[in-house]
Amino acid sequence: MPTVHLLDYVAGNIRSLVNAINKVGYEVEWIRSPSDIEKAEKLILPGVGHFGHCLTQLSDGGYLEPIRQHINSGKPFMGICVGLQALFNGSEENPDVSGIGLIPMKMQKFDDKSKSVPHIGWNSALGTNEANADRQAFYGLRPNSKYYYVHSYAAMYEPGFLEKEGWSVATATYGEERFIGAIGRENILATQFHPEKSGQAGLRTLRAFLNGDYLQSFTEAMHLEPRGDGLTRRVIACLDVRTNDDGDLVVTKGDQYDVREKSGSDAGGQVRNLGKPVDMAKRYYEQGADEVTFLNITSFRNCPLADTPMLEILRRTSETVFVPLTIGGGIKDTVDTDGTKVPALDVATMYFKSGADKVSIGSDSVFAAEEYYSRGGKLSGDTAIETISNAYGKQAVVVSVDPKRVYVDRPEDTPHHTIKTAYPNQAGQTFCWYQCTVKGGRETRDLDVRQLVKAVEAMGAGEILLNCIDKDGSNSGFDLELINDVKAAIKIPVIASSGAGVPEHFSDVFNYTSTDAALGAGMFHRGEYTVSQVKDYLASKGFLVRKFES
Ligand code: 1PR
Repeated sequence: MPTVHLLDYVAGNIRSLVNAINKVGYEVEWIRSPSDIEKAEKLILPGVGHFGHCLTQLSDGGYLEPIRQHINSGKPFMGICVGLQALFNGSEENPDVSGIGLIPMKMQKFDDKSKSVPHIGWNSALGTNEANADRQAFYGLRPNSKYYYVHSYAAMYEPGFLEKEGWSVATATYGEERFIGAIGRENILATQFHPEKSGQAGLRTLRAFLNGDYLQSFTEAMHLEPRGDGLTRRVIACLDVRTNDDGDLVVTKGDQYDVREKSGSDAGGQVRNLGKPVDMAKRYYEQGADEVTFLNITSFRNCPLADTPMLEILRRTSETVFVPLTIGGGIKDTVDTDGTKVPALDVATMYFKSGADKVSIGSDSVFAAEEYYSRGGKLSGDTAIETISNAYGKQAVVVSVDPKRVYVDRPEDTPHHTIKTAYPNQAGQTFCWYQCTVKGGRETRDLDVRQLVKAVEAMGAGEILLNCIDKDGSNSGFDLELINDVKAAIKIPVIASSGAGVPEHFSDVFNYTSTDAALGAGMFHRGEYTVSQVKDYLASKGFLVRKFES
């Protein structure tokens, strides 16, 4: 296999990139020292986390000058995400740190007044009209494809400015802001999106770059109709995984978190077995799921470090599933089976190295939030959320919340934040608050969901996976009141979860809340609907969705 050199200069969750490179027929060689760059023919600079951290690491490691020389020599160079940002003069994220300066612009933070930040999800990379017509579809980009982005800072597009310098530019639009999604010139390609997480569309661009096909099939691409600019509605498939009574890891699904059979031949309490995790993840990817989430739902009982089958599931899934993979369950400071203390960051690293792109933290974030308030709202710096977010970037940290309703007569009856609900309980009470739980809903805590999400946002969580125990497995639709309440409290994106039973529930949640994504489990596992049916339905109602490209 031909090779490509990859510069892994910070702790990065780049196994997916290696898998994607292998998939398009190349082998990876690592750059271990600045002098290795001279030997590289094709060089890729991936990047995660903070601009300042990445650039400082590159500069302290003596990599910046060799990278400049590589680019100037005309050899192929590709930057991904912060690897794109590194080519610019600098970033508002860390104003004192300089970039490589090849592109005379600065990264700016997205405006979060009317939209969530970070920008997470599938958006366009549309060649600009100001470029020469033959450059509009450079390196295999297509106007009707969607690409996976995750970032808070971007180079805002100034029409014609970079094109005058000979750059081909492809843009995406988030809210009112149009920014650079990809940029190319001769031997250089840089993408703000992650090609390794963008399904076939991303693999096509990666392949085109590695094969040196600057204008690969552009004539064909030029005739494709753009499929609407802007962020698509994200549909996520979630797999709750646990060991069944025979010791096999299976996908299961509970009703209000109870995963044992209550009727039929398995009545008597067998764990509901809905299939094999790797096969099901692949199936949902091929149906067009925008992300796949695995929740290891009994991790609070098992030591995750002993849970090598879960790591194997991630490894195998990440070889064939080229959309973001999230893993949850047991991400916390842990004691290994031999008694060694293992910090949460190391547990997360183990999952990232096995192919996860994000980790989802449940119970531990509730405890961390309680401590945050007991310190008077001060950060400690050593929680799982903070340490993982600092090392891998906030986009890698999801907080999974398992709230349930507590009804009261009047708001004054509880110190917690209440809502007036349109769904009173049997006793006719019309106010409720959402109580946080831990250990898969088994234990309730004196913390409400608003307190939790505000605290974890302050700690550096990048996204909230908002479950709802009352709705889980009910097929009765999402808890729209809960979602609106949480959305009003924070700026980071929210994934609505629990209760989806039919495609209309997805259009309801996108119509009546400002959720950033919606997740389904049981309805997909039981074969009642496919992910593509949900997306087709959303498209028929005028929502922008990504279509699976085979
Ligand atoms: O606390 O960090 O070890 O993480 C444990 C993780 O496992 C948490 O994210 C928690 O939500 C999850 N979990 C624990 N027990 C259960 C259970 O079901 N007994 N599952 C559980 C949570 C909820 C959703 C589900 C949606 C959609 N599953 O992810 O997929 O409710 O379901 P539906 O569409 O069928 O209604 P930690």
